[in-house]
Amino acid sequence: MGHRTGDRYIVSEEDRAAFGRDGHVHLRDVLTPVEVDNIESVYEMFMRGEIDVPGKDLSDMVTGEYGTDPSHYAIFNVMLPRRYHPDWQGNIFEQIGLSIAEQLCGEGMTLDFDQLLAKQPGRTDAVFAWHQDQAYWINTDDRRTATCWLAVDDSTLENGCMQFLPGSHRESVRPHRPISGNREDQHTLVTDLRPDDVLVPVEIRRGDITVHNEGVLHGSGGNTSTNNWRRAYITAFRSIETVRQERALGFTHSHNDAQDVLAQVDGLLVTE
Ligand SMILES: O=C(O)CCC(=O)C(=O)O
Repeated sequence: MGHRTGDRYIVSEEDRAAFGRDGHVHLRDVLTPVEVDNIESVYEMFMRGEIDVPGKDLSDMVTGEYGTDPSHYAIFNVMLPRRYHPDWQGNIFEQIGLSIAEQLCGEGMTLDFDQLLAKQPGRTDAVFAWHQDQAYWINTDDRRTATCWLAVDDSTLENGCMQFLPGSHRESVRPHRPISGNREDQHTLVTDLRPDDVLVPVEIRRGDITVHNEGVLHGSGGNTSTNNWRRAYITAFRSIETVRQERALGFTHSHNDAQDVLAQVDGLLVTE
């Protein structure tokens, strides 16, 4: 079993092998209860609107709506929270995430972007469409990725936990299409499942994380619970060279990136 020693989490050989084989892995007790409490208090500031997040970087991930009262959003999405709350930069989840990324992917990893995704209780429509992350990103030579997905609440099938298609990272990236037909209105991409695809739901406890790579197919269902939010805090680590190439194109993972940049980047999306 992996374990914490001070400010590091030591990944077990078994978990490293699972990440290579499946494209995702579940790591338990990565943050302590106190560390998650501290993260939760900042998370709540975002949700109460006490931290200003401009434009599309605060949106409903399901509809693309932004700039309105977020209390009715099915999936409350904040892109780049560390940009809008600089005190978060270098926090314990970032530190531990980087060390996990290097243990899973090798040296030369860096934080690419962070994100909050909170599914409102009782929202069957809080569905995160099936996708492979690489379909959202530009094509680079060194695509190593470790996306660390922290459960701020227990994440269950009922409230819409992550589901993965193990081993799908060994396929090439499947064709994806904008879910609404127009990426200016709605950022989300979707790919079709095949009849023999068997998705595996991964239920995890508060303080646990899943880590997934750029190629594994994943998504999540709605939140059918009556009272339980499903809040996640995500830090995505990629190779230093990939992040350098992204920034050179003006690609920051902000949904406010200029449309011409998005268009340019869309031209580089991997579709096959
Ligand atoms: O939180 C979810 O349900 C989906 C998140 C996701 O797709 C990701 O972190 O890559």
